[in-house]
Amino acid sequence: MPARPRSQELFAAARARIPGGVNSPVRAFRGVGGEPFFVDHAAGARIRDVDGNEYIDYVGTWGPAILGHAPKVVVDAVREAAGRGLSYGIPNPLEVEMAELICAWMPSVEKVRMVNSGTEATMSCLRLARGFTGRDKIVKFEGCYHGHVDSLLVRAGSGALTLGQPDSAGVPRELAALTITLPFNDEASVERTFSREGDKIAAVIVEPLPANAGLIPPLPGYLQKLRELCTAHGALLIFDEVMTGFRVARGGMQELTGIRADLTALGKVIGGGLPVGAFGGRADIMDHLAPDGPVYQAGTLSGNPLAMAAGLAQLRELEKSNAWNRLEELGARLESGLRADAATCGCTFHRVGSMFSLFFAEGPVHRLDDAKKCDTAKFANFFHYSLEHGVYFPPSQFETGFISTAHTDEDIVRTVGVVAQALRHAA
Ligand code: HOZ
Repeated sequence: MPARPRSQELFAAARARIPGGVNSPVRAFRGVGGEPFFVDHAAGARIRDVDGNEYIDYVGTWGPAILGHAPKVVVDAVREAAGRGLSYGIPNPLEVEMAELICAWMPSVEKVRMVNSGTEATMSCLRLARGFTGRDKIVKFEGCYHGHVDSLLVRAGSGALTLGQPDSAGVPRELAALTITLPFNDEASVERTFSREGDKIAAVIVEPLPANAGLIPPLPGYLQKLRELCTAHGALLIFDEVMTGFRVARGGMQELTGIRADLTALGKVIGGGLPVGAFGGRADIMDHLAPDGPVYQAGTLSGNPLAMAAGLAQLRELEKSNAWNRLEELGARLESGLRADAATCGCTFHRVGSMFSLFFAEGPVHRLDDAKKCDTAKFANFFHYSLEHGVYFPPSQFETGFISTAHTDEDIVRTVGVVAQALRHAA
């Protein structure tokens, strides 16, 4: 078992000055017990802690590290941009390049505004949807997580679910009452809701590939049904593609499913590792934003030149190397290596491209209630065994793993071997 005395020291110091010792709850390892390691540096598919232990990383900074950590092409672009200034607070050409690229790759997006995080992106989508439709209600799905937006921290996934607090304290009851939460992959409940109060619903917001209660693919026809109901009732369909946009395909889930959202929230992926987000969609809706329209939204650091440079460098590199083929190849290799072992141990494995989840429950897993049947104690054993043997998976049953183009075939083979032993150990 690797020793981590320096990480332990740092965590003790962090707890004295940072709530829970972390700046985002999932990092505290509460879903698996124990303490987090502190990172010294990361390169490619490897992450090294301050005690000198190295891990094959399947968290990839929760998605953005599609090319692995610190790819030269991105680091060079950031260095070059930094030499010309860190933030201007006035337009720069990279913002235009980024907007053009997003609109070209995601055809439902005709206009786009940059923000600084996925949370800001979803929050702005809601305000815009309410301002555009003149309605107040929002529909979301159990276990979907759209950042820590007040209206969306209702039966939320990710850290809120891991900590058993899917409804956050501090959200006014009156505001939460405007959020209707339905089970995912259940057409009938959405139909009933629309027939009851369709004229009050501003928007349906959904992760088209939920990845915050584990990875849960939509059933065939489900997203199409959401599209039809929104169109029929004059509500907007918002896709949260913070994790899937530009990762599962060049045009995200919208390319894979052929379904066009009215608004799309994008996040960390378009910053290549720097803090960034964006939201965009139909021009007639986006034109309701200030300064053209009455819906206010702003940000000093929005369109930051370093974040734009990093994101553009990563996205162009993905396209140049058609990285999505390689990601699919690596994902398929991982899947074929561990699916049989997972089934033998009563687990369910889900994968779409380079995103995957291993549920410690018999399938099918179609929605939050299914995911909640997982044996989280077994998951914790599995997680720690893997970590002690050099493989870092997300520290919660309810998070998703990510593969990068920096992972090698040998990494996958080694990972499959560790998983086989970890599964036996967990049982
Ligand atoms: N599920 C989160 C990413 N969408 C985990 C990252 C975090 O909250 O820090």
